[in-house]
Amino acid sequence: QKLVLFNSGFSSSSHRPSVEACPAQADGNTFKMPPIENDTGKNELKSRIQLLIDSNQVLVFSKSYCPFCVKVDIGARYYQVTNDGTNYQEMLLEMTGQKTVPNVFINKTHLGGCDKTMQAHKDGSLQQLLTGDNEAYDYDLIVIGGGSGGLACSKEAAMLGKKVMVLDYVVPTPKGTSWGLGGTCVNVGCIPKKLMHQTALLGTAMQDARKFGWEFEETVKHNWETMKTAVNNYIGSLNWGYRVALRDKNVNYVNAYAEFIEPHKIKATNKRGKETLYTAAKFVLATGERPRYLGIPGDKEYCITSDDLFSLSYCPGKTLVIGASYVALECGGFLAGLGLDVTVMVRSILLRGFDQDMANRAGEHMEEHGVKFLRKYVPVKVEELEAGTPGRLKVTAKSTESDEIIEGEYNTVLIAVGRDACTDKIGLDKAGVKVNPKNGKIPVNDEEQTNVPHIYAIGDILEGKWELTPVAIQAGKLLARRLYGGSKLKCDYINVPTTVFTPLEYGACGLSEERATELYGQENIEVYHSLLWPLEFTVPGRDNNRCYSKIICNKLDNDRVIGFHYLGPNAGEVTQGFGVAMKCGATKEQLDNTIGIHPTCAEVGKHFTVKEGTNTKSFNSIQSQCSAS
Ligand code: FAD
Ligand code: NA7
Repeated sequence: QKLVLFNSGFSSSSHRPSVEACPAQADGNTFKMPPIENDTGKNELKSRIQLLIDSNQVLVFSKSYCPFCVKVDIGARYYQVTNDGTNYQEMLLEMTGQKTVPNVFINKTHLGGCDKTMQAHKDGSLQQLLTGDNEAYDYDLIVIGGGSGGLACSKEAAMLGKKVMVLDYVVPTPKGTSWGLGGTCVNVGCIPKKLMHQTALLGTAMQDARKFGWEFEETVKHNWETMKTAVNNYIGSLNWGYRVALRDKNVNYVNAYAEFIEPHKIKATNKRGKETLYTAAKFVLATGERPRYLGIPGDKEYCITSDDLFSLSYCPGKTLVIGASYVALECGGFLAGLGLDVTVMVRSILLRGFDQDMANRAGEHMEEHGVKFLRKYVPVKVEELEAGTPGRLKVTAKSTESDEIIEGEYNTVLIAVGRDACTDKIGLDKAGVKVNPKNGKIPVNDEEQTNVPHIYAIGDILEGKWELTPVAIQAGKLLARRLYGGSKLKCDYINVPTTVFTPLEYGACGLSEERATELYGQENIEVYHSLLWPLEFTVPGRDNNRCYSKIICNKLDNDRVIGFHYLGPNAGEVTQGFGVAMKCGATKEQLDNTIGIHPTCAEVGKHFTVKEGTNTKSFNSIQSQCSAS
């Protein structure tokens, strides 16, 4: 294979590449590459390629016989490299994430392959690159929002040689709570949630410990202040780490609130009110979501949300959690695990959108372990009976099925009734970006591009996508690689594994039973399931056969697994493996042929039986199978 480098110096005033054919043989510019066997050879090749990129306004790596290279034939003179095509392609892969040819660079910027070049020609960005218009902007890329998605995207773009700015600003909650760099996950989401969930699990482990022979005299009690301080110190170290990582990667971090004033210009307002304007060739929106309030008397004055809970300076005491989705159940779950009196007010169902069989089992387990559920009620007002930390609040609620009104007294009311996308106050109208007016979410194409070609969006603000940290990170990273590294890889939003950290954890990947039935029809799916009793629960004698798992298979497609659900300890760890299997298109037969690890909960897949209706007698139990074997 021959790799041919086209090298051209265009007249930037003409804005059009001039095509000037050149003989294929060496004209003094032929390279003889050293064989790439060691680091020195590799480094030499890399420098040689970099020199070519730096010293040519337009550079196309291509092969003489490639039809796509002909299509982007914008070269004037070219150098020929013989016998080293593979080495070049390997090195280009390392440098740009793209192995295929043509591989086009304009004004030192990696453009991509044939499709990207054609697209750039169509949308005018090729013209911009050729005329060096990018240099008219302060930045190649400005990312608005320094959370999971924004940080990943900005760091990746900077690593690909771009001039990048990321702006992050936290608007304090009505209670005045604020936090550092890193967004929801680190400060008021996954991280503190999982650590507090772990605190609760340790409480249960201590009870179990006595059954395993541990003897301790003292009354065991929990200190909220100690936990809160430890968790927040850890978060502080993460905030610091993110700042250092941005600095190391040459991303300019600005702690200011950003809003568009023109399609290529934003206004950044810092906490002292100082305004600065910045421009960029491209933008990525990654502003995330914030908790929604109820809009009833007393909600903002007296209630808290998850944004306040994790750094609350006092133990919340008797708590009412309003809402029944995963934020509500996780928070209610760990608060109960700390020994607090917890009630969850449910408007309709638990965990909307998740498999309802699993959701109800997770809820039943919480109920068995002391969490109270007030079902089919919505709050109508919250009044303060006594100020304090915590104080005393009176909540009035109304039945959704009758005119019944109930009242209750709590120390803390935690609202977890959903989250609103932070898209209404960032000047999207000035940039022309379309937003779904119903929910504030931003529709994007499969490359996370909004209706405005130079503005992209990732993470929680996307319409119809998962609201999960690893999804935002993956989308951000891949977007930067596509924009600046010549990659074509798109974020795959299908079969994303996730876990709800309720006291008995619930992991899922793929479709719920309801959704699978809706999509394929009852007759075309087969559900296999099993109850299980984790070995570690046997000696303490708790939660016998409360854990449960099932897979949903598509009979029309070789019994391919289209849904996996697991309720039990270490659900995240268990589900991640099944997630990989499902990405690879695992079938029931392949799961059957995979030998399990014993004794674990993840081996539940070895004990599935066909689910026949709801006849619990046909359920299998892992523990009984294990003892039988
Ligand atoms: P975010 O991380 O929210 O970041 C957005 C950032 O942009 C924020 O810092 C915000 O202040 C800033 N910002 C907003 N507007 C502007 C502006 N105009 N100018 C400058 N900055 C701005 N996901 C999981 O995967 N696993 C979990 O276990 C998990 N648990 C969760 C628990 C809770 C309680 C919550 C609330 C969420 C949880 N999530 C979890 C979801 C996860 O946190 C989000 O999916 C993720 O943080 C989304 O990332 P993002 O980049 O879209 O936005
Ligand atoms: P969700 O997933 O949007 O769920 C909202 C929950 O709150 C759900 O149970 C709703 O009940 C309930 N809700 C909504 N409005 C009310 C009112 N007015 N009164 C009572 N209950 C209400 O929100 P989450 O906060 O759990 O999670 C949002 C995202 O954050 C999630 O995807 C994660 O990525 C992080 P419904 O079922 O509609 O009757």
